[in-house]
Amino acid sequence: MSDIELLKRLGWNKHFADEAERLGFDVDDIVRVSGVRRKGFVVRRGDESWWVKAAGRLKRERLYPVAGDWVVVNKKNVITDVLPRRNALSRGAAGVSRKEGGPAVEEQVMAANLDAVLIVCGLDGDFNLRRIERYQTLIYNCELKAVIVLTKADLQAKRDEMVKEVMDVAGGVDVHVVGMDDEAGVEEVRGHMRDGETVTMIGSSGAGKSTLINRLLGEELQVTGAVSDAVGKGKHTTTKRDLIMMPSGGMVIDNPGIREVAFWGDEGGVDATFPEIDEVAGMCKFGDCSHTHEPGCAVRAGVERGEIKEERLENYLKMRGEMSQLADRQEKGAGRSEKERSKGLSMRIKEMHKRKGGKRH
Ligand SMILES: Nc1nc2c(ncn2[C@@H]2O[C@H](COP(=O)(O)OP(=O)(O)O)[C@@H](O)[C@H]2O)c(=O)[nH]1
Ligand SMILES: [Mg+2]
Ligand SMILES: [Zn+2]
Repeated sequence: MSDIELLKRLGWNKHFADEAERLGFDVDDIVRVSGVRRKGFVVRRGDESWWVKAAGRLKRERLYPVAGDWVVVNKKNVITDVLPRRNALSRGAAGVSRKEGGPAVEEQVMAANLDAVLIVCGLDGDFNLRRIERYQTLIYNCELKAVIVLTKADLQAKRDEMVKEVMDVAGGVDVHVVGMDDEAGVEEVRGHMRDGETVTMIGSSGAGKSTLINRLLGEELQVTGAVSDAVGKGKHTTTKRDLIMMPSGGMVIDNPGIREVAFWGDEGGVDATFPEIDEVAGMCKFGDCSHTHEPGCAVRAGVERGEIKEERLENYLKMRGEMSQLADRQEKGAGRSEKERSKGLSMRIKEMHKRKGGKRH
């Protein structure tokens, strides 16, 4: 198989090829990051995986590779560059200096170059509509596509009612239901991971993410085998993120459960999650209406008419509040967003190329 074919199977496409050309990278040196560990990175090209290190410069530039990144590796197996990300799932890191409930101080990129993010939520004690809305907001802020997967349907007698409640908040997003007693839901989820497509999952620890990955892989393949072969030793744990190939050709990046979803970027995720509120918010009497007590509030009027659910409005206001705190903080220069950083790097590389007037190696 040609080098390009080996990359294509991992999701390489014209977009990345154009980027590589623009930046003067040699396609033969490009691989995809499939695992991130304290001691280094596992990269992949076709079926081959191996360990590499990252150049110190990348860390200094705060451009540390994550699972899903396309990177340039030199002959000494050192990552020298990260291709600009097409997109990334990131959140505010739970930094030490952060006050409980306060805005994040740093960005944590969880996975890069994705086609969709699966929100995995159990129909057991894990079930929480407000948390689903929160995940949706996070995903939309990253300008990514969301898919909802409800697990443990076999454990829930009220499953149909609960699924309906989710459909009501999903805003047209696909909702799939999986349980240990049937394969239909798993099959539906598989439909989001076609050849060369990459998805990742977010959800609480214990929601059933790893179980779902194992089922997607099929009986004979275990998640444990998928990475340990490449790594040579150590069994798979989901305390780290790994890109796993599906027999069908798609890829999934396993994610550890996240306890906390602090926001980072704001790309209108709240409004996208609550379209029924966004639609009328502009019709309030006051332009800066907080939708809490003002006269002539179109949103509260919507609640009174039963067109907007009170619980949704509460969550909307809560997240809007967090977002404006975050904006204040970021204005003070707490940190640049992933996008700006990525852009900054590409610009610098471009300038360097102009100066050198040639291809880099
Ligand atoms: N009954 C039932 N149990 C499930 C289902 N999905 C996951 N589990 C169980 O839930 C527990 C946590 O699952 P796991 O996949 O490790 O969750 P993760 O932390 O999200 O990766 C395990 O004991 C699984 O066997 C399901 O659909 N039905
Ligand atoms: Mg897991
Ligand atoms: Zn209002």
